[in-house]
Amino acid sequence: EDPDAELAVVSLPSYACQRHTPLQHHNKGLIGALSILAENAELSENEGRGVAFRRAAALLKSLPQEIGRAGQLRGLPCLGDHSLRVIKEVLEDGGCREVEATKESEQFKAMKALTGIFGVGPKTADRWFREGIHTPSDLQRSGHTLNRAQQAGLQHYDDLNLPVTKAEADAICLIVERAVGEVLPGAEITLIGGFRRGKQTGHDVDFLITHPEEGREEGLMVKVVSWLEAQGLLLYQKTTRNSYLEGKDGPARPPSNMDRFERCFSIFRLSAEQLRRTTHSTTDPSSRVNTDLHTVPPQSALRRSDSSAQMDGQVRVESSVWSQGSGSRSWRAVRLDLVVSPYSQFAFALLGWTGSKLFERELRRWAVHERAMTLSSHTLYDSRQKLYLRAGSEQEIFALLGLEYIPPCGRNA
Ligand code: 8DG
Ligand code: MN
Ligand code: MN
Repeated sequence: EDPDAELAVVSLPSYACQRHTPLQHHNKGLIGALSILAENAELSENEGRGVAFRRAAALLKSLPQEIGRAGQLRGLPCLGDHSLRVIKEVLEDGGCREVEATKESEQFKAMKALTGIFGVGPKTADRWFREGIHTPSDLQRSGHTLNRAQQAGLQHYDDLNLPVTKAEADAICLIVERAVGEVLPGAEITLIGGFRRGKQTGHDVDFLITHPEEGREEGLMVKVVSWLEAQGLLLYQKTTRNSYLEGKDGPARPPSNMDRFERCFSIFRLSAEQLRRTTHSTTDPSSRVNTDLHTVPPQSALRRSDSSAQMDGQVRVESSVWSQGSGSRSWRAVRLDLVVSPYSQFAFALLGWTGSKLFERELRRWAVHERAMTLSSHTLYDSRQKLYLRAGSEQEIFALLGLEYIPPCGRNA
Protein backbone atom coordinates (compact mmCIF):
# COMPACT_ATOMS: atom_id res chain seq x y z
CA GLU A 1 0.00 0.00 0.00
CA ASP A 2 1.42 3.35 -1.06
CA PRO A 3 1.06 5.89 1.77
CA ASP A 4 1.58 8.74 -0.67
CA ALA A 5 -1.39 7.79 -2.81
CA GLU A 6 -3.99 10.51 -2.92
CA LEU A 7 -7.19 9.64 -1.17
CA ALA A 8 -9.89 8.13 -3.30
CA VAL A 9 -12.35 10.36 -1.50
CA VAL A 10 -12.76 13.58 -3.41
CA SER A 11 -15.06 15.10 -0.85
CA LEU A 12 -17.06 14.17 2.19
CA PRO A 13 -20.07 16.10 3.44
CA SER A 14 -19.48 18.06 6.62
CA TYR A 15 -22.36 16.93 8.82
CA ALA A 16 -21.83 13.48 10.37
CA CYS A 17 -25.51 12.73 9.71
CA GLN A 18 -24.78 12.98 5.95
CA ARG A 19 -22.14 10.26 6.12
CA HIS A 20 -21.83 6.62 7.08
CA THR A 21 -19.60 6.27 10.12
CA PRO A 22 -18.85 2.58 10.68
CA LEU A 23 -17.68 0.99 13.90
CA GLN A 24 -14.48 -0.30 12.30
CA HIS A 25 -12.32 2.42 10.85
CA HIS A 26 -8.84 2.91 9.47
CA ASN A 27 -7.21 5.69 11.49
CA LYS A 28 -7.11 4.41 15.07
CA GLY A 29 -3.96 6.31 16.09
CA LEU A 30 -5.14 9.71 14.87
CA ILE A 31 -8.63 9.18 16.27
CA GLY A 32 -7.20 8.07 19.61
CA ALA A 33 -5.12 11.25 19.86
CA LEU A 34 -8.05 13.54 18.98
CA SER A 35 -10.35 11.66 21.37
CA ILE A 36 -8.01 12.28 24.33
CA LEU A 37 -8.10 16.03 23.61
CA ALA A 38 -11.88 15.91 23.19
CA GLU A 39 -12.27 14.10 26.49
CA ASN A 40 -9.99 16.56 28.25
CA ALA A 41 -11.99 19.50 26.86
CA GLU A 42 -15.25 17.90 28.00
CA LEU A 43 -13.86 17.24 31.47
CA SER A 44 -12.79 20.90 31.61
CA GLU A 45 -16.32 21.84 30.53
CA ASN A 46 -15.05 23.40 27.35
CA GLU A 47 -17.89 22.10 25.22
CA GLY A 48 -17.06 23.94 22.01
CA ARG A 49 -13.51 22.67 21.98
CA GLY A 50 -14.70 19.15 22.78
CA VAL A 51 -17.15 19.15 19.89
CA ALA A 52 -14.48 20.45 17.48
CA PHE A 53 -12.17 17.51 18.32
CA ARG A 54 -15.11 15.04 18.20
CA ARG A 55 -16.11 16.31 14.74
CA ALA A 56 -12.56 15.96 13.46
CA ALA A 57 -12.31 12.43 14.88
CA ALA A 58 -15.68 11.50 13.36
CA LEU A 59 -14.57 12.73 9.95
CA LEU A 60 -11.54 10.44 10.13
CA LYS A 61 -13.79 7.55 11.19
CA SER A 62 -15.77 7.91 7.99
CA LEU A 63 -12.71 7.80 5.69
CA PRO A 64 -12.43 4.58 3.67
CA GLN A 65 -8.69 4.23 4.13
CA GLU A 66 -5.72 5.03 6.35
CA ILE A 67 -4.16 8.48 6.16
CA GLY A 68 -0.41 8.31 5.51
CA ARG A 69 0.44 11.98 5.16
CA ALA A 70 -1.31 15.27 5.86
CA GLY A 71 -1.56 16.19 2.15
CA GLN A 72 -4.24 13.55 1.77
CA LEU A 73 -6.54 15.61 3.97
CA ARG A 74 -6.73 18.54 1.56
CA GLY A 75 -10.27 19.69 0.93
CA LEU A 76 -11.82 17.64 3.74
CA PRO A 77 -14.29 19.42 6.07
CA CYS A 78 -14.40 19.37 9.91
CA LEU A 79 -10.66 19.63 10.45
CA GLY A 80 -9.85 22.81 12.37
CA ASP A 81 -6.36 24.26 12.83
CA HIS A 82 -5.79 22.61 16.17
CA SER A 83 -6.95 19.18 14.98
CA LEU A 84 -4.83 19.47 11.83
CA ARG A 85 -1.77 20.34 13.93
CA VAL A 86 -2.32 17.26 16.07
CA ILE A 87 -2.85 15.04 13.03
CA LYS A 88 0.33 16.31 11.35
CA GLU A 89 2.38 15.78 14.48
CA VAL A 90 1.13 12.21 14.90
CA LEU A 91 1.78 11.43 11.23
CA GLU A 92 5.28 12.93 11.26
CA ASP A 93 6.54 12.08 14.75
CA GLY A 94 4.41 9.08 15.63
CA GLY A 95 2.88 10.95 18.58
CA CYS A 96 1.71 14.34 19.79
CA ARG A 97 3.23 16.14 22.75
CA GLU A 98 -0.02 17.80 23.82
CA VAL A 99 -1.78 14.43 23.82
CA GLU A 100 0.99 12.75 25.81
CA ALA A 101 1.10 15.62 28.31
CA THR A 102 -2.67 15.44 28.71
CA LYS A 103 -2.63 11.70 29.31
CA GLU A 104 0.03 12.10 31.97
CA SER A 105 -1.47 15.14 33.68
CA GLU A 106 -2.62 14.62 37.28
CA GLN A 107 -5.73 16.68 36.62
CA PHE A 108 -6.82 14.64 33.60
CA LYS A 109 -6.20 11.35 35.39
CA ALA A 110 -8.05 12.50 38.50
CA MET A 111 -10.98 13.95 36.55
CA LYS A 112 -11.32 10.69 34.61
CA ALA A 113 -11.19 8.60 37.75
CA LEU A 114 -13.69 10.78 39.62
CA THR A 115 -16.19 11.21 36.77
CA GLY A 116 -15.92 7.44 36.35
CA ILE A 117 -18.02 7.30 39.52
CA PHE A 118 -21.69 7.01 38.55
CA GLY A 119 -23.45 10.21 39.67
CA VAL A 120 -20.34 12.41 39.49
CA GLY A 121 -20.05 15.04 36.75
CA PRO A 122 -17.14 17.34 35.82
CA LYS A 123 -18.24 20.15 38.19
CA THR A 124 -18.24 17.98 41.29
CA ALA A 125 -15.08 16.17 40.22
CA ASP A 126 -13.27 19.47 39.70
CA ARG A 127 -14.30 20.73 43.15
CA TRP A 128 -13.01 17.55 44.75
CA PHE A 129 -9.80 17.64 42.69
CA ARG A 130 -9.08 21.13 43.97
CA GLU A 131 -9.54 19.78 47.53
CA GLY A 132 -6.83 17.21 46.84
CA ILE A 133 -9.16 14.27 46.10
CA HIS A 134 -7.75 12.41 43.07
CA THR A 135 -9.17 8.90 43.31
CA PRO A 136 -12.29 7.08 44.45
CA SER A 137 -10.31 5.87 47.49
CA ASP A 138 -9.40 9.48 48.36
CA LEU A 139 -13.09 10.29 48.17
CA GLN A 140 -14.05 7.35 50.36
CA ARG A 141 -11.53 8.45 53.00
CA SER A 142 -12.55 12.12 52.80
CA GLY A 143 -15.84 11.59 54.59
CA HIS A 144 -17.70 13.76 52.08
CA THR A 145 -21.46 13.45 52.14
CA LEU A 146 -22.49 11.72 48.93
CA ASN A 147 -25.91 11.50 47.36
CA ARG A 148 -27.59 8.14 46.75
CA ALA A 149 -26.34 7.86 43.16
CA GLN A 150 -22.75 8.64 44.16
CA GLN A 151 -22.86 6.16 47.04
CA ALA A 152 -24.00 3.44 44.66
CA GLY A 153 -21.43 4.60 42.12
CA LEU A 154 -18.60 4.32 44.62
CA GLN A 155 -19.83 0.98 45.91
CA HIS A 156 -19.92 -0.56 42.40
CA TYR A 157 -17.02 1.44 40.96
CA ASP A 158 -15.00 -1.47 39.59
CA ASP A 159 -17.95 -3.27 37.99
CA LEU A 160 -19.34 -0.11 36.40
CA ASN A 161 -15.97 0.66 34.85
CA LEU A 162 -15.71 -2.75 33.23
CA PRO A 163 -17.18 -2.93 29.72
CA VAL A 164 -20.59 -4.56 29.38
CA THR A 165 -20.56 -7.34 26.77
CA LYS A 166 -23.25 -8.05 24.18
CA ALA A 167 -23.92 -11.37 25.95
CA GLU A 168 -24.57 -9.48 29.20
CA ALA A 169 -26.82 -7.03 27.36
CA ASP A 170 -28.76 -9.97 25.87
CA ALA A 171 -29.17 -11.55 29.31
CA ILE A 172 -30.54 -8.29 30.75
CA CYS A 173 -32.77 -7.91 27.68
CA LEU A 174 -34.47 -11.23 28.41
CA ILE A 175 -35.15 -10.22 32.00
CA VAL A 176 -36.46 -6.74 31.18
CA GLU A 177 -38.58 -8.32 28.42
CA ARG A 178 -40.07 -10.64 31.00
CA ALA A 179 -40.74 -7.75 33.42
CA VAL A 180 -42.42 -5.72 30.67
CA GLY A 181 -44.50 -8.72 29.56
CA GLU A 182 -45.68 -9.38 33.12
CA VAL A 183 -46.77 -5.83 33.90
CA LEU A 184 -48.19 -4.91 30.47
CA PRO A 185 -48.79 -7.64 27.90
CA GLY A 186 -48.26 -6.37 24.36
CA ALA A 187 -45.65 -3.81 25.37
CA GLU A 188 -42.56 -3.81 23.16
CA ILE A 189 -38.92 -3.42 24.11
CA THR A 190 -36.06 -2.37 21.83
CA LEU A 191 -32.32 -2.41 22.49
CA ILE A 192 -31.01 1.11 21.79
CA GLY A 193 -27.74 3.01 22.39
CA GLY A 194 -24.38 1.62 21.32
CA PHE A 195 -25.49 -2.02 21.10
CA ARG A 196 -28.09 -1.08 18.46
CA ARG A 197 -25.26 0.51 16.48
CA GLY A 198 -23.48 -2.84 16.46
CA LYS A 199 -21.01 -2.28 19.29
CA GLN A 200 -19.84 -5.47 21.00
CA THR A 201 -19.30 -3.72 24.36
CA GLY A 202 -20.71 -0.65 26.05
CA HIS A 203 -20.65 1.35 29.26
CA ASP A 204 -24.30 0.50 29.91
CA VAL A 205 -27.36 -1.15 28.36
CA ASP A 206 -30.17 1.04 26.99
CA PHE A 207 -33.76 -0.01 26.25
CA LEU A 208 -36.75 1.79 24.80
CA ILE A 209 -40.19 0.54 25.81
CA THR A 210 -43.53 1.34 24.17
CA HIS A 211 -47.02 -0.08 23.61
CA PRO A 212 -48.83 -0.10 20.22
CA GLU A 213 -52.00 1.28 21.84
CA GLU A 214 -51.30 4.95 22.54
CA GLY A 215 -51.76 5.73 26.22
CA ARG A 216 -51.28 2.17 27.48
CA GLU A 217 -47.61 3.00 28.19
CA GLU A 218 -48.64 5.51 30.83
CA GLY A 219 -47.36 4.52 34.26
CA LEU A 220 -45.47 1.62 32.67
CA MET A 221 -42.04 2.63 33.95
CA VAL A 222 -43.10 2.58 37.59
CA LYS A 223 -44.57 -0.90 37.14
CA VAL A 224 -41.52 -2.29 35.36
CA VAL A 225 -39.15 -0.83 37.93
CA SER A 226 -41.28 -2.13 40.83
CA TRP A 227 -41.30 -5.61 39.29
CA LEU A 228 -37.52 -5.59 38.88
CA GLU A 229 -37.05 -4.24 42.41
CA ALA A 230 -39.34 -6.90 43.87
CA GLN A 231 -37.08 -9.53 42.27
CA GLY A 232 -34.06 -7.90 43.89
CA LEU A 233 -32.60 -7.05 40.49
CA LEU A 234 -31.93 -3.34 40.99
CA LEU A 235 -29.06 -2.08 43.13
CA TYR A 236 -30.04 1.53 42.46
CA GLN A 237 -32.71 3.31 40.43
CA LYS A 238 -33.89 6.81 39.81
CA THR A 239 -37.01 7.25 37.75
CA THR A 240 -37.96 10.60 36.30
CA ARG A 241 -41.07 11.78 34.55
CA ASN A 242 -39.30 13.64 31.82
CA SER A 243 -41.41 16.75 31.51
CA TYR A 244 -40.44 18.70 28.45
CA LEU A 245 -39.36 21.73 30.45
CA GLU A 246 -36.59 19.71 32.05
CA GLY A 247 -35.37 18.38 28.71
CA LYS A 248 -32.47 19.73 26.73
CA ASP A 249 -34.15 19.16 23.44
CA GLY A 250 -34.66 22.70 22.28
CA PRO A 251 -37.27 25.38 22.08
CA ALA A 252 -40.13 23.54 20.35
CA ARG A 253 -43.32 23.39 22.38
CA PRO A 254 -44.41 19.94 23.44
CA PRO A 255 -47.58 18.23 22.29
CA SER A 256 -49.88 17.53 25.22
CA ASN A 257 -48.65 13.98 25.75
CA MET A 258 -45.05 15.08 26.24
CA ASP A 259 -45.08 14.60 29.99
CA ARG A 260 -45.60 10.86 29.53
CA PHE A 261 -42.01 10.45 28.50
CA GLU A 262 -40.35 8.57 31.34
CA ARG A 263 -36.84 7.37 31.97
CA CYS A 264 -34.96 5.39 34.56
CA PHE A 265 -31.24 5.33 35.34
CA SER A 266 -30.39 2.20 37.25
CA ILE A 267 -27.78 -0.29 38.32
CA PHE A 268 -28.78 -3.85 37.50
CA ARG A 269 -27.68 -6.89 39.45
CA LEU A 270 -26.84 -9.47 36.78
CA SER A 271 -26.25 -12.93 38.19
CA ALA A 272 -23.87 -15.46 36.69
CA GLU A 273 -26.79 -17.87 36.50
CA GLN A 274 -28.88 -15.42 34.43
CA LEU A 275 -25.96 -14.88 32.08
CA ARG A 276 -25.23 -18.60 31.81
CA ARG A 277 -28.85 -19.37 30.97
CA THR A 278 -28.99 -16.77 28.19
CA THR A 279 -25.66 -17.68 26.69
CA HIS A 280 -26.55 -21.36 26.60
CA SER A 281 -29.87 -20.73 24.94
CA THR A 282 -28.55 -18.26 22.37
CA THR A 283 -25.17 -19.55 21.30
CA ASP A 284 -24.30 -22.59 19.29
CA PRO A 285 -22.17 -24.84 21.53
CA SER A 286 -19.76 -25.57 18.66
CA SER A 287 -18.95 -21.89 18.37
CA ARG A 288 -17.99 -21.58 22.00
CA VAL A 289 -14.31 -20.90 22.03
CA ASN A 290 -11.85 -21.04 24.84
CA THR A 291 -10.41 -17.62 25.29
CA ASP A 292 -7.78 -15.77 27.14
CA LEU A 293 -9.24 -14.14 30.23
CA HIS A 294 -8.48 -10.71 28.88
CA THR A 295 -9.75 -11.06 25.35
CA VAL A 296 -13.41 -11.90 25.46
CA PRO A 297 -14.63 -12.76 21.96
CA PRO A 298 -17.60 -10.94 20.47
CA GLN A 299 -21.01 -12.39 21.45
CA SER A 300 -19.61 -14.59 24.17
CA ALA A 301 -18.55 -13.37 27.57
CA LEU A 302 -18.41 -16.91 28.80
CA ARG A 303 -16.22 -19.82 28.35
CA ARG A 304 -16.86 -23.25 29.54
CA SER A 305 -14.29 -24.73 31.81
CA ASP A 306 -14.45 -28.24 30.47
CA SER A 307 -12.42 -29.85 33.20
CA SER A 308 -14.60 -28.53 35.99
CA ALA A 309 -17.72 -29.15 33.96
CA GLN A 310 -16.71 -32.78 33.63
CA MET A 311 -15.82 -33.02 37.27
CA ASP A 312 -18.89 -31.65 38.93
CA GLY A 313 -21.33 -31.19 36.08
CA GLN A 314 -21.31 -27.44 36.63
CA VAL A 315 -20.38 -24.72 34.24
CA ARG A 316 -18.02 -22.14 35.57
CA VAL A 317 -18.48 -18.61 34.44
CA GLU A 318 -15.18 -17.14 33.40
CA SER A 319 -14.24 -13.91 31.75
CA SER A 320 -12.24 -10.87 32.72
CA VAL A 321 -15.26 -9.75 34.70
CA TRP A 322 -16.58 -12.99 36.02
CA SER A 323 -13.50 -14.59 37.42
CA GLN A 324 -11.52 -12.20 39.55
CA GLY A 325 -9.06 -13.23 42.18
CA SER A 326 -9.75 -16.61 43.66
CA GLY A 327 -13.24 -17.83 42.88
CA SER A 328 -15.74 -16.95 40.20
CA ARG A 329 -18.26 -14.30 41.00
CA SER A 330 -21.94 -14.94 41.39
CA TRP A 331 -23.06 -11.54 40.05
CA ARG A 332 -21.91 -8.20 38.68
CA ALA A 333 -23.35 -4.67 38.56
CA VAL A 334 -24.33 -3.23 35.15
CA ARG A 335 -25.62 0.25 34.35
CA LEU A 336 -29.10 0.01 32.82
CA ASP A 337 -31.07 2.87 31.20
CA LEU A 338 -34.77 2.52 30.44
CA VAL A 339 -36.90 4.93 28.42
CA VAL A 340 -40.65 4.69 27.88
CA SER A 341 -42.17 6.49 24.92
CA PRO A 342 -45.74 6.82 23.62
CA TYR A 343 -46.19 4.90 20.38
CA SER A 344 -46.77 8.10 18.38
CA GLN A 345 -43.28 9.33 19.34
CA PHE A 346 -41.54 5.97 19.07
CA ALA A 347 -39.60 6.71 15.87
CA PHE A 348 -38.26 9.97 17.32
CA ALA A 349 -37.32 8.29 20.60
CA LEU A 350 -35.62 5.45 18.72
CA LEU A 351 -33.61 7.86 16.58
CA GLY A 352 -32.82 10.09 19.56
CA TRP A 353 -31.60 7.32 21.86
CA THR A 354 -29.63 5.22 19.39
CA GLY A 355 -26.79 7.75 19.24
CA SER A 356 -23.97 8.24 18.95
CA LYS A 357 -24.05 11.46 20.95
CA LEU A 358 -22.20 13.31 18.19
CA PHE A 359 -24.48 11.86 15.51
CA GLU A 360 -27.51 13.14 17.48
CA ARG A 361 -25.95 16.56 17.86
CA GLU A 362 -25.22 16.68 14.15
CA LEU A 363 -28.79 15.68 13.26
CA ARG A 364 -30.17 18.52 15.38
CA ARG A 365 -27.62 20.98 13.97
CA TRP A 366 -28.52 19.93 10.42
CA ALA A 367 -32.24 20.30 11.20
CA VAL A 368 -31.87 23.83 12.59
CA HIS A 369 -29.30 25.27 10.21
CA GLU A 370 -30.19 23.53 6.96
CA ARG A 371 -33.93 22.97 7.32
CA ALA A 372 -35.18 25.48 9.94
CA MET A 373 -36.57 22.55 11.90
CA THR A 374 -36.25 21.49 15.53
CA LEU A 375 -35.60 17.80 16.10
CA SER A 376 -36.04 16.18 19.50
CA SER A 377 -36.59 12.66 20.82
CA HIS A 378 -40.33 13.47 20.75
CA THR A 379 -41.00 15.27 17.53
CA LEU A 380 -39.86 17.33 14.55
CA TYR A 381 -41.05 20.93 14.36
CA ASP A 382 -40.99 22.86 11.10
CA SER A 383 -40.63 26.54 12.00
CA ARG A 384 -41.41 27.78 8.47
CA GLN A 385 -44.71 25.90 8.21
CA LYS A 386 -45.19 26.27 11.97
CA LEU A 387 -46.23 22.66 12.43
CA TYR A 388 -45.17 19.39 13.97
CA LEU A 389 -44.23 16.69 11.51
CA ARG A 390 -45.18 13.12 12.40
CA ALA A 391 -43.19 10.06 11.45
CA GLY A 392 -43.69 6.35 11.93
CA SER A 393 -40.12 5.26 11.25
CA GLU A 394 -36.56 6.50 11.34
CA GLN A 395 -36.52 6.33 7.52
CA GLU A 396 -39.39 8.83 7.42
CA ILE A 397 -37.57 11.21 9.77
CA PHE A 398 -34.43 11.18 7.61
CA ALA A 399 -36.66 11.84 4.58
CA LEU A 400 -38.43 14.75 6.31
CA LEU A 401 -34.99 16.19 7.08
CA GLY A 402 -33.89 15.78 3.46
CA LEU A 403 -31.18 13.30 4.44
CA GLU A 404 -30.19 9.95 2.99
CA TYR A 405 -31.12 7.21 5.48
CA ILE A 406 -28.17 6.16 7.64
CA PRO A 407 -28.74 2.81 9.38
CA PRO A 408 -27.75 2.47 13.08
CA CYS A 409 -24.42 0.79 12.20
CA GLY A 410 -23.47 3.91 10.21
CA ARG A 411 -24.16 6.27 13.11
CA ASN A 412 -20.94 5.56 15.03
CA ALA A 413 -19.70 9.14 14.73
P1 8DG B 1 -22.11 3.17 25.35
O1 8DG B 1 -23.17 3.12 26.40
O2 8DG B 1 -22.06 1.95 24.50
O3 8DG B 1 -20.78 3.51 25.91
O4 8DG B 1 -22.50 4.34 24.33
P2 8DG B 1 -23.95 4.87 23.98
O5 8DG B 1 -24.99 3.83 24.21
O6 8DG B 1 -23.88 5.49 22.65
O7 8DG B 1 -24.09 6.07 25.01
P3 8DG B 1 -25.17 6.37 26.15
O8 8DG B 1 -24.52 7.31 27.09
O9 8DG B 1 -25.73 5.12 26.74
O10 8DG B 1 -26.30 7.17 25.40
C1 8DG B 1 -27.15 6.57 24.44
C2 8DG B 1 -27.94 7.63 23.74
O11 8DG B 1 -28.87 8.23 24.61
C3 8DG B 1 -27.05 8.74 23.20
O12 8DG B 1 -27.19 8.83 21.82
C4 8DG B 1 -27.59 10.00 23.75
C5 8DG B 1 -28.92 9.61 24.34
N1 8DG B 1 -29.21 10.39 25.54
C6 8DG B 1 -28.55 10.42 26.74
N2 8DG B 1 -29.13 11.33 27.56
C7 8DG B 1 -30.17 11.85 26.89
C8 8DG B 1 -31.14 12.82 27.19
O13 8DG B 1 -31.16 13.39 28.28
N3 8DG B 1 -32.09 13.10 26.24
C9 8DG B 1 -32.10 12.46 25.03
N4 8DG B 1 -33.04 12.75 24.15
N5 8DG B 1 -31.17 11.55 24.71
C10 8DG B 1 -30.22 11.26 25.61
O14 8DG B 1 -27.58 9.72 26.99
MN1 MN C 1 -25.32 3.04 26.15
MN1 MN D 1 -27.19 5.15 28.47
